[in-house]
Amino acid sequence: MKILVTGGAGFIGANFLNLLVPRHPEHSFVNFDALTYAANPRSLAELEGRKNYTFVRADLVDFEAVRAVFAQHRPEVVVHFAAESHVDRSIAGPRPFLRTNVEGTFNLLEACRELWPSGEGLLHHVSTDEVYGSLGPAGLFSEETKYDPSSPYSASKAASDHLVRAWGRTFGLPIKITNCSNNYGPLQFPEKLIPLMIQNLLERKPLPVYGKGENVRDWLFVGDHCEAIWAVVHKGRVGQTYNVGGRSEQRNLDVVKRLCAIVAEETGAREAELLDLVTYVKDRPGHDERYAIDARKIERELGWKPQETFATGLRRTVRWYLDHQDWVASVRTGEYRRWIEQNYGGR
Ligand code: NAD
Ligand code: TDX
Repeated sequence: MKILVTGGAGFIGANFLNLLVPRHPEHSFVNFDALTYAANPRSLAELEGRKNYTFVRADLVDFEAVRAVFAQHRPEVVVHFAAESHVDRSIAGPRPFLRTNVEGTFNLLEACRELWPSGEGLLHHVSTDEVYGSLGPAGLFSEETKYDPSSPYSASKAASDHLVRAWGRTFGLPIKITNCSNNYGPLQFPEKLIPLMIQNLLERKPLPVYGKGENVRDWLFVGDHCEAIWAVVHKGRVGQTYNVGGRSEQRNLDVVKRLCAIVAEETGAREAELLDLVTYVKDRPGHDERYAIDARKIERELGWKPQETFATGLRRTVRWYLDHQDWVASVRTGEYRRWIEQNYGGR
């Protein structure tokens, strides 16, 4: 099978490719990525030179570029990860979110429709639980929950979900959607809560907790999300949505405190000294109070279940960041952007 993955140099896409390219030599994978600030081609170093893996640098917002890649590679399956993904950035500057998440998804849908005029192919759209908005203290998001996004990011993802479903219903495009809760694990850009806190702990910088730290997220280890997507691509029903979550609700402050404890254990630092770094800062505008996923549909229909617990996954993640400080340094410096332009400028 020829599988085109968009956004495969980002956090979840790179974990997906690192897991599946070596496991499935019978499939060929094309990674279509614009290499924005959030991407790191070094995350894919182990795939370089593999016969069943190709990287293409291109921007989803450029429709002619998307068409050219489709004409050259003629994918049979598209797994769509590419997006602007950080809520705080969407508040500071929403335009790239509308461009990539809405217009970019539209371009991808049109390229799929052109390549698959008679209902062949499959577009799998990777989305988020944030499209459902905010939960109070009780309840779970199911596939039937009404969309009610709060941030420019989640509104743009909601729009992309609606476009994908509309192309399925109106044009008969074979589509599937997964809406997943917060991911964590190796290769996550250190702007998101968990890697940001790990880095700040290692550098003894303040740990900025928004509001009172009482907002709740449902955390899923990234490898479990990747397995869920693969299960839906293969066994999920066309036209259906599957919610994916870790049954692992945590208050932000508790996550930060657990990270203090793990970093103390792993590095020999004093836990009390690390806890003193917790700093309460101004809350995020429109901050969703609680996310929690009802994942019974994917569990029942496809037999998927998370393998990692939050305790084991969090320790694995801290160890990964401790062992890969060069990766962190590379994504944070201007040297990294220069390296990208030198190596990928012409592609
Ligand atoms: P990320 O920000 O780490 O990576 C995004 C990738 O998309 C980068 O490699 C970037 O270069 C690429 N990209 C951005 N704009 C592009 C464009 N115009 N053309 C081509 N490539 C472009 O994101 P992530 O955390 O890996 O998230 C992947 C997907 O999963 C997103 O669609 C996101 O909404 C969704 N999701 C993320 C989470 C999470 O917790 N991170 C949870 C649920 C769903
Ligand atoms: O410095 C911080 N301090 C803080 O208290 C940061 C960066 C975050 N937070 C809080 C805000 C959230 O309640 O921690 C929680 C998690 O924040 P993020 O890591 O920014 O994730 P979130 O806003 O929940 O969105 C994430 O999960 C769903 C991803 O970024 C999205 O791409 C995904 O769709």
